[in-house]
Amino acid sequence: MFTPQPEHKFTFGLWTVGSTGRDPFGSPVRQALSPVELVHLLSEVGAYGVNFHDNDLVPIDATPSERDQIVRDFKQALSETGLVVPMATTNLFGDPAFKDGAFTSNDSNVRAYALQKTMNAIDLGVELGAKVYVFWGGREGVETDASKDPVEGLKRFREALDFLCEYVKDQGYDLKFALEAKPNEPRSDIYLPTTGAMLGFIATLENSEMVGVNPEVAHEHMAGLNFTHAVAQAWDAGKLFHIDLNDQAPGRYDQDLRFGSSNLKSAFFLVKFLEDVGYEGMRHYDAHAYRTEDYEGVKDFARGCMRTYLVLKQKAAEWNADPEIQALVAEINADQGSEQLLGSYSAERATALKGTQFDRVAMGERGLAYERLDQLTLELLMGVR
Ligand code: GCO
Ligand code: MN
Ligand code: MN
Repeated sequence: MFTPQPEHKFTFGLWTVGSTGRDPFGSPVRQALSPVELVHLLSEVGAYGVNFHDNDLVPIDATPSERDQIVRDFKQALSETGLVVPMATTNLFGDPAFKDGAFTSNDSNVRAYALQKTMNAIDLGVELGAKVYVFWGGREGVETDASKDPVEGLKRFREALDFLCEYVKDQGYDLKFALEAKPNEPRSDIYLPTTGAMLGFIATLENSEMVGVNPEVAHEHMAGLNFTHAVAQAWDAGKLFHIDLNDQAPGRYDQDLRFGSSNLKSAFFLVKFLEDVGYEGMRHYDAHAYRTEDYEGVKDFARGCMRTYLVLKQKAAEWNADPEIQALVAEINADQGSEQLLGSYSAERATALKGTQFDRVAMGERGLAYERLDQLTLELLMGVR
């Protein structure tokens, strides 16, 4: 019942199940697997697709013939397993050249190299079938505001995206861009720190219809925000092109935990939202296994991410079908008598509103029964309903 199927569109990055557990305090705890081995691992656990940064697949200093061999082997693994590549992205943060950012660097050589690297990575992604291209500006920020003018940073980022949109159109690629916000880590402050900030920025782009967002659970939680609300705003704007699922306790370092493992209730409302609105994009996991794990543990991690999603999807269906919960929802949303006074503006409506007597005290005294509704929700989640 909770077995992943292709229609669930569960995808993982090569860098997620491929994480060797290296962190700022310690060396790798797992041997690195090749992209081909990772594709087979993902197929074994039941994933639908695999995503990558250019250099997860092709090392930054590979020769053209090495590149071709790697891509051939990878394509072969995809055709053996049936996995697809729905998304691709560029590593614009790992190499020392990007220590002060890529598109927003003060160094024009770095900005030009970042454009070149991204065009090549877009070609690679499209060659493998990607329809969404993610931009995560991991180093597009500062440690000190003495170093960069934030308006100049935005201008440079806009110029790069405008250029790359035109490049995609010029090539005739069927590709959309998804911008991923993060407030900090690895920089002290990253520009455009939230999904809401990204949405505001997208409206300023020349080809804004090609550009949406890739919100990530952990990134909004790091900022102390409600992830579902960020996703809802992106959905409302028609900009939810992709999503990065994982988990994160607020106030910690960037944890990238297994989906739902830290904030189960938030994960429930997120899954319920995505399923209720009929989000048709990928459910991409950008997370990694605990450093304590071997590759069996990595599979447990990946299976757990998908299984928790499917369990929560089932719980959302139960919530939608629960008579007591639905009676409360209906009561909460029932017309209290003023529905006909509301709606778009008209002079008559304005006059009617001004002429109406409201019982302000009664409105304030009315209990809303949200305690009961939330407790019922929790009991459903805890499995006692
Ligand atoms: C992070 C980010 C990245 C991006 C990835 C794809 O916190 O490191 O979430 O994992 O999602 O680079 O753009
Ligand atoms: Mn992240
Ligand atoms: Mn991410």
